[in-house]
Parts: sequence; structure tokens; C-alpha cells
Amino acid sequence: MGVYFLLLFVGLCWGQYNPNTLPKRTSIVHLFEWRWQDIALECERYLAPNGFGGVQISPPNENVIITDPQQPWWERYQPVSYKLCTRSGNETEFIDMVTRCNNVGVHIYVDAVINHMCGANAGAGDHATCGSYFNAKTEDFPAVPYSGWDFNDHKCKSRSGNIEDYHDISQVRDCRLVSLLDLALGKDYVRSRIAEYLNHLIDIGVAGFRIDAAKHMWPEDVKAILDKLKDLNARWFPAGTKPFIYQEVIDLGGEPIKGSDYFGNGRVTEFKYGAKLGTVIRKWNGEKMAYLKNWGEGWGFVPSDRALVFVDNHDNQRGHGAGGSSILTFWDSRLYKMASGFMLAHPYGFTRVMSSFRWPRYFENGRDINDWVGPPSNADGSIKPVTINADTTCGNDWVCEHRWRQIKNMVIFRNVVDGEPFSNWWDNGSNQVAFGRGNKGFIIFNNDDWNMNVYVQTGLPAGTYCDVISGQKENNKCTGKQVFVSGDGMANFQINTDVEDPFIAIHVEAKL
Ligand code: AAO
Repeated sequence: MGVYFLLLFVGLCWGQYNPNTLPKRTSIVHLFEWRWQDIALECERYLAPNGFGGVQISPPNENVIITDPQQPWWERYQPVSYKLCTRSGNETEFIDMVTRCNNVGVHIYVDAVINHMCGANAGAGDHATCGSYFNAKTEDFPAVPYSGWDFNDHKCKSRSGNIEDYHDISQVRDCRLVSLLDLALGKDYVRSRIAEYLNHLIDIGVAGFRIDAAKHMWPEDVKAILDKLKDLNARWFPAGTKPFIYQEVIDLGGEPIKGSDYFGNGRVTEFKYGAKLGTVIRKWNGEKMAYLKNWGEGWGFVPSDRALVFVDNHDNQRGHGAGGSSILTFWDSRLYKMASGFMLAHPYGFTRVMSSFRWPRYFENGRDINDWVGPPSNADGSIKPVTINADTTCGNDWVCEHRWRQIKNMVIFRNVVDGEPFSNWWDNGSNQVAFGRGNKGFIIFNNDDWNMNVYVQTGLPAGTYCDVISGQKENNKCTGKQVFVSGDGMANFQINTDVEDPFIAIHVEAKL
């Protein structure tokens, strides 16, 4: 009875913090710019069998088509209406994806662009992904419909109408972010149009929302929209389940708007996480892995149960947003795998794995001039399918970090150790560190420039374990290294500096 009451209470009041993944599925993956057809296939053939909890998808609503430059990835952050057609697919394909993913227990999280419509210079016409007419100059979006009355121009106090000063809270929330037409979320009419859009997605079966540019909306306006949302579709979710909410608030410190301002609505993206982890693993600013002993709140991050964490995201992997050059990405694959391994082993936060496309990165004066390049596409502008190679990697310039053995196996590791405490920390005072998760899993890193050979306490039951970084357990054999844990939990680990991946991870489901 007591437990039932507690669950009821949790269900009613705290729903928006709960990721709504199935039990023992503890991470989601951002399949950036993937087509809905490919996501449906990926749920069935790869994500479900490997324990992924869900997928963050690119914005599904109609956006402006930009031709200069040619269809940049960021055109999808310039809405024209809430109709469900984009380069990723139409509404039929969207419904098919959500249904098929839900049917194999992989949930869909929508990137909700609700702060604004397209840029002020987007012109007029029907150059939008469903062909809807719009006029950016007169702020006319008949397909919603919105008109000039539905934007914040009268509220914005900056000279240009754009955000000029991030230290001025009203400006950040009432003026235009990089000239994007700023919706008047104080109006019930606007709130209702947005809630209709999100409720349509809920009816189809999505499990939650990334709230784009949340920093640029007043927390109480976001709340007023969320208060209009339905419970999730009872075909796949228990009655009374609220959508999972994670708000994109970039808070690296130094600005008056804080991530904590948004806790009342749901979780927030913790941008300090990737920025700091990248700095530590790169060994910049005198940082060492030994300092990660109190990683999490001890580093000034938001509370674990309010955090959505990631090594990199679609913005900061190409110099947009925040985090700067310390951010690790697939371009630095060896360090990236270590950072991902650390994140997925550590109990802090709810974890999101990035899955990218390759682009012709080209630096001029320290800036990537190709930071705009959109997803792999055909001459007619359609996005290329994600092809799968014989070795399980992806073709057509899809990077598929989530399929890299080391990352995929650490997603499984996190599921296996779910709920177990952070334990048995060990370090050498430098960049050799290790920790366990109760008696279920253990990970050890050598990011020093010299070989490592140590005996440490793993906390695990005696036995022979397969390292899930250099290989994995297959047919009761290890395809990579083996680790022998003795009766007292101790084990010997040797990691030379010249190995492919300078870390080892073991868990009870990879025990022979
Ligand atoms: C494009 C063009 C623009 C054009 C516009 C309209 O690039 O030139 O004016 O169209 O025609 C994406 C792209 C944008 C693109 C936009 C629309 O990134 O380039 O604009 O689509 O197509 C801020 C926001 C944050 C936002 C981030 C990119 O706070 O919400 O900028 N991210 C989301 C999405 C993103 C998308 C949008 C929002 C818009 O993830 O993909 O934009 O829907 C400071 C602030 C941050 C601020 C950054 C960047 O960060 O704190 O809040 O993020 O500046 O302006 C240090 C500081 C750190 C600081 C950082 C950078 O690290 O510690 O605080 O430096 O200065």
C-alpha cells in the first residue's frame, strides 16, 4: 500500500523527470537528421536488441527550405508550421516509426522547436518542407495560423530586435535569437497552438520532448504549455504517464539565467558536463582524471535527477552553441570513446549518446567554415539512407557512434549496473583511475603516458570476465581481453599506452 502510494505520487507529480524508458534501459541516442524509415529499422534491428531506451529525433515539423547555403542542417530549427513533413519523412512515415519503435520498447523523444518560427530574412513563399505558404516579413504563418500579433516584437527592448546581451534576462527571452521570429508564449492562443502540436505527437505515441532554446522562454510560459499536455498514449505507456521533458538551457555559469530556473518543468541539459569532461580527458588546464573522484554535483553540476548529459551534441560538435574546443567528438575517436565510457559507467545524470554524420570539416582562422553542411543527401536534396556494412558499421557517411562496439557495450554496461552505487574508486593521483558500480560492474582507465599494471578492488564476484571494450562475450568466450577476479574481489589490470583503447570494462553479464 505504502509503495503503491509512493508510486502514485511519483507518477502524478514527478513524471516529467522520468525518462519513460523501459526498466533497465538507461540511455537514449540522438539519431541526428536520420530519416524516419531508417530510425524504424534501427529500432528493430539494433537499438532494441542492444538495450537502448529511446531515440531523440530531429525536429519533425515543417521548416523553411534554405538554399543559401544549400539546405543546411540548421534549417530544421526554422519552423513554418506544425505539419509533420520534413526531409526525414512525412506524417505516415512518422507514425510508422513511432509505432514500430514503441512495439520493440524503444521510445521516441521529439526535438520541439517552440520558441520561434523561421528567421526574419527567410522571405515569403511556399519554400517550406510541406509547401505551406508563409511570409517572414509580415510574420504570417497561415498553416498554423500565426500572425504578427503572435510575436514578441512589442515586448523586446533591444535596439536591433535581436538578443544582444545575454546578461539581460528580458532580452534573452523576449527578443529574437539570431533573428528567429520570437513567439509570444505569454499569449494563451500561442500556447494552445503549441500544445496542440505536442498533443498530436503524444497521440501518435512519443514519450517526451527536448525543449529547444528553453533559455529563451520564460519558465512559467513553458509550464503553461506543459500544463496543457495529455498523458502519454495508453497503448504503450501506463495510465497517467507524463511526457519526459528535458530543456535545452546552456548554463556554463557567468549568465543570470540558470538551469535551475527550469527545474519546475523537467530536466535540463547539463552543458558543463561535456565541456569539463573534454577538458579532463584532453588533460588541458592541468586537469587530471584523478580529479573525477567527485564527478557530478561535486563539480557544480545540477542535481543528478535533473540532468540530461552527453559528451557532445549536434551544436557543439561543430562549434555552434557552447562548450568550445574542449568538446570531444567522433573526430577525436580514441578520446571520445574514453569520455563516452566514463559517462556511461558513471551514475550521474540521464545519458544521451550522439550519432552523427560526417561532413567536410574545414578550418579557416580556427573556425569550421563547413559547420552548416547538412546530412548526406542526394542531388535532389533527399537525405541518403543509412546503409549498414557487413561489419555492422554504417555507410553513406553516417558515423553511427552508437554502433561502435565500445560505446554500444557501455550502453549495455549502464543497463546492467543500473541502481548500483558508485564504489571502489581508485586513482594513481594522475590519469589512471577506476571505479565500480556495486558488485555488478567495474571500469578502469589509463590516460597517462606510461603503461599501467595494477591490482585493484573491483567489488565483483570471483570469476573470469570479458572486457567489453576490446571485445565482448560471444558463445561463452571472450572476443577480446579476459579479466580474472579472485575470491576477494581483487584483479590485475594491465593497460599499455599503445593499445587501441586505453580502458577496460567488465560486468556480471559478461562473465564466463
Ligand atoms: C541560422 C544562422 C544564423 C541566422 C539564423 C536565422 O546560423 O546566422 O541568423 O539562422 O536566419 C541552429 C543553428 C543556428 C541557426 C538556427 C536557425 O545553431 O546557427 O541560425 O539553427 O536555423 C544559443 C541558444 C541555444 C541554441 C544555440 C545554437 O541559447 O538555444 O545558441 N541551440 C538550439 C539548437 C540549435 C538551433 C537553435 C537553438 C535555434 O540546439 O541547433 O540553432 O532553434 C552563449 C549562450 C548560449 C548561446 C550561445 C551561442 O554561449 O550562453 O545560450 O546558445 O552563446 O549563441 C562560451 C560561453 C557560453 C556561450 C558560448 C558561445 O562557451 O561560456 O555561455 O561561449 O558564445
